[in-house]
Amino acid sequence: MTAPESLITLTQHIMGKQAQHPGASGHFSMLMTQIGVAGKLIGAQVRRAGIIELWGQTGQQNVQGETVEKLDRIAQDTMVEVLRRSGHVAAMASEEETEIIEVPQHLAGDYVVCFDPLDGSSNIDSNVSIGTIFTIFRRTRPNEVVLKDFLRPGREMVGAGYIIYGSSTALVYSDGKSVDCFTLDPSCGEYFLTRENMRWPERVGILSINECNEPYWPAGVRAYVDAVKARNDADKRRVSSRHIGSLVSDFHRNLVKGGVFLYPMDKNGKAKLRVLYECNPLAFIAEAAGGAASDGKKRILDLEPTGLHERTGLVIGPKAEVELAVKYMSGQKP
Ligand code: FDP
Repeated sequence: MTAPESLITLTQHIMGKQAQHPGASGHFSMLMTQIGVAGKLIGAQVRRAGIIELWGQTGQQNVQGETVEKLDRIAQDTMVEVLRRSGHVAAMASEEETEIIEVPQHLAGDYVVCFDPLDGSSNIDSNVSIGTIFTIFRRTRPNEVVLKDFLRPGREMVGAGYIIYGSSTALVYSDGKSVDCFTLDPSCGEYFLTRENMRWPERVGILSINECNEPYWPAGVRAYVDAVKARNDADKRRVSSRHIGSLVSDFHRNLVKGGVFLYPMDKNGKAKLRVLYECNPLAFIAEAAGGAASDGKKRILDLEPTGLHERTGLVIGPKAEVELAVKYMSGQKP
């Protein structure tokens, strides 16, 4: 296949951005390219899982459960192996591992990466879109990895992104300045730029929240959700509810189409989503796209996690909408 001149590959785009920073070492660019490779490998396995699932339904037992576990494991091993061998990563933190995964000194590079290898994995067996979410920090010390490399505010990130395995495989990443989306062309195995400098639409047409959690919500969340629903009247339907239950997919749809997502902390202070590899990367992307992300009180990127798997509430969407939700949640009358 010959690429038309208008098509820009992920590598070309990353190199172009690097050229805007004359002092740049190119290591970040190379790391991003390698994450793209990991996404291709994981995406290929996700696609095959559908076939295995079909076999399971024709009589082979245990494939469904085993596949889910296998895919989580495959995604985890792929991320670890590709990043370890990239030469640009000193250590990783993953949803799948309790502790930090250190890279041997001779392979270690400048960055530490946190990731959820397969977000929304409870949806695999029903063919719902899932994804890999990642966050990149620069390491704080040249010769050793410390917990502080990971347990720091998200505003110190240098990059974040996700790869979504949906109707197509798309890679979205941000260096904090812009958000760009690339779609994998499976016929040639290359990512091409399909949405440049994405901006979060200000108009909220979609509300994403698991409403069955209402009994656990703190008071302000109900008030906010009611206020959003009240935007619909006899004349016009202005908002619609969409909740996939796969964070990366809910986020991507809202970023493309205009929506707000909430997974608030419950009234006892318990939360579901993880700071390091779910909320932080998506908050970083949201802000770079002109949106915002809050835990209900504080900006997500200002949180100072004390554990690798710490959880928090999340409200993420257009800036004005997140501010409005936060007002309701803090009991103020907007
Ligand atoms: P999953 O458990 O399938 O991995 O944090 C993980 C996550 O999915 C998110 O992707 C999703 O938004 C959320 O949990 C869904 O949780 P609920 O089922 O509690 O709504």
